[in-house]
Amino acid sequence: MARPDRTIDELTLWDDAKEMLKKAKSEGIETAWDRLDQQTPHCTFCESGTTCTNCTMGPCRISAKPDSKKQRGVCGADADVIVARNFGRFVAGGSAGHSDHGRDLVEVLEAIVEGKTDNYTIRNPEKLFSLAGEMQIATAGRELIEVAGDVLDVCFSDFGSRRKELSLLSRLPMQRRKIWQKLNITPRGVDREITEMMHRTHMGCDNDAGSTMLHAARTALADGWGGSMIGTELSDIIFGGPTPKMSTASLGVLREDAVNILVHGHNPVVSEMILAAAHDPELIAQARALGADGINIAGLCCTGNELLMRQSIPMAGNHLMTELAIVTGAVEAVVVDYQCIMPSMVRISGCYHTKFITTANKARFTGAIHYDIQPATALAQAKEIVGLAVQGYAERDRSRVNIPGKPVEIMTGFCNESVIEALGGTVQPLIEAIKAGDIRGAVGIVGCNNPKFKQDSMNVALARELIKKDILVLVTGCCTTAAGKAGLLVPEAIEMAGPGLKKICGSLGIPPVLHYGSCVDNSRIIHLCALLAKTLGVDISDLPVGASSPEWYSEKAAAIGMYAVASGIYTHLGHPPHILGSKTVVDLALHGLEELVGASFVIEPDPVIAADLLDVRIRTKRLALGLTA
Ligand code: XCC
Ligand code: SF4
Repeated sequence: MARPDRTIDELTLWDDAKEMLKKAKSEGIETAWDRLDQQTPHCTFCESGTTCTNCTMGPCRISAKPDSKKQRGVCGADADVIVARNFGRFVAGGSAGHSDHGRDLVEVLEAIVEGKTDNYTIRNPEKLFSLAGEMQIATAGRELIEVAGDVLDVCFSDFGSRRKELSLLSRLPMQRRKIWQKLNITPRGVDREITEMMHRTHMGCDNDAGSTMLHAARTALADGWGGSMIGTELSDIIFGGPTPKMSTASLGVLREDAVNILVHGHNPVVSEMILAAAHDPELIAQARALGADGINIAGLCCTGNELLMRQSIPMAGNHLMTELAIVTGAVEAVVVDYQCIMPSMVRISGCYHTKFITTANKARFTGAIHYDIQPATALAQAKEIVGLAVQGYAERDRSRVNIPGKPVEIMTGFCNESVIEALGGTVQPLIEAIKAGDIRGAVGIVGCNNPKFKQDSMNVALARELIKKDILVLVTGCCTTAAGKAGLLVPEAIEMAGPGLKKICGSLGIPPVLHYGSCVDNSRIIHLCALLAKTLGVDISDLPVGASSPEWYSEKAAAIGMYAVASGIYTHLGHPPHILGSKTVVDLALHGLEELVGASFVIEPDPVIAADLLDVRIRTKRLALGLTA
């Protein structure tokens, strides 16, 4: 897939990226694209998922050639078993990432409830009360903090192993819950399903590909309806729910005349404190004393999404922009929490005056400055970090600074609450628009960049094609910056949409592509699907909806795809996971799941064809609901 001979124009859609790739090259700085070339061609066994390293009788590799003797591992596992086990662990890794992020928010809530922090508070009591209601916690006449304590207990127990099912499954239509019961994939506890996946895939346990794949679905559901959903809910409770607002995106949001701090990773817990610290008058005065016009916070990846949708902090870039952002030479500090942070960023920071600062004990980087950020001391620690960045401004080498491009306007802050509010308090107007065919359906485009593909080319092309067909697009994760830079996240983008979307979005003054948050916020999208399905009295799999991750790369993206499908949402991937070595697993993913859970994966590298496939799906579902195509 990767071609070492690609020109810079073939690597990325964006001028800001191209300019930084040239600068990196001239300064001798290596990026992910260079390392991909070094790694290409990849091991074909690993690519097809048929390498097993689960025990020391191996490693074993299963040949794709039927006449080869290598058909079974030392223990006797065949390609189907090995591929399913590898995929199961892959999904477990992603589910663990999202869910452990969710758990960190539970622990912040715990610190609030126990009075151990005044750095964090409950900014959104309404949402706390409504969540408590959904969790069947009594709220009438009770103190906020008491209710928060009960919510905390329910959240903690959702992670454990004593429940028969996760608390927020109450959000689902009954039809869906019955399917899961029948297949025995109702998620019980987040940690439980992940642990069980590790157990099942130990040598000598679950040696039936179909069985392992079903548990992969259960594990992913524990992420979507558990870990991620708790992460989203508690982030809104602690930091406030997103509301529509304007911001900007691209490397052009960095400022030549300011101290630039990039926040990167996923969790708002640290980045919100960095933002608060950047408002400290003393630190601003220090920055001014050094000749800077203030302190500029900008986001990368999903931490960026979190700050963008709540605080309208500009977005410097997505996954493949993270290294290039440092190459501008204008970044005083990169402050990271966890996930999707390329280890290379430490080295690249070292080529400039940039300080690379880690903040989580579970994500240490050799060579970084480390702060063990704790809820009780987070703000004071954040001030120290911002102080380091401010001092760094004096070390900036102006001759090496090049900030490419201009900030691009974007609209952000959409979530179920803000959308429903904009619709007058219910989902009914949305349903009416779907029934009338003005909004023919909706597709969530989530996720990443992958240097194997021209950066953002598929993300952007797919979104463009879908809105032309009057299919509303919700973007999360790294697709946000892509859509933003392509001009799709502003109300004016309705000019690129079909007549129905143009009418509806035009009358609401919203873009045809809505920014719906970070990767854990895909839980908002499945929640919305459940709300629509329940209101219509149908299952999620009956809705004219789809999901896509065109340029995905991570274990987390696989978990999202798996929970979307298991929730009944047809899901497109731009390239396959490492499963091609097993016909059984591939057949299950592309077809068999349709029979079991009413949705399947579809793999298609061409975004125009992918849009057609999603369109066909939406058409079919509309007709089945008795609507016009
Ligand atoms: Fe990571 Fe969430 Fe993918 Fe971006 S989109 S590369 S997972 S930061 Ni979730
Ligand atoms: Fe080989 Fe089986 Fe061990 Fe895997 S579990 S490494 S296939 S012997």
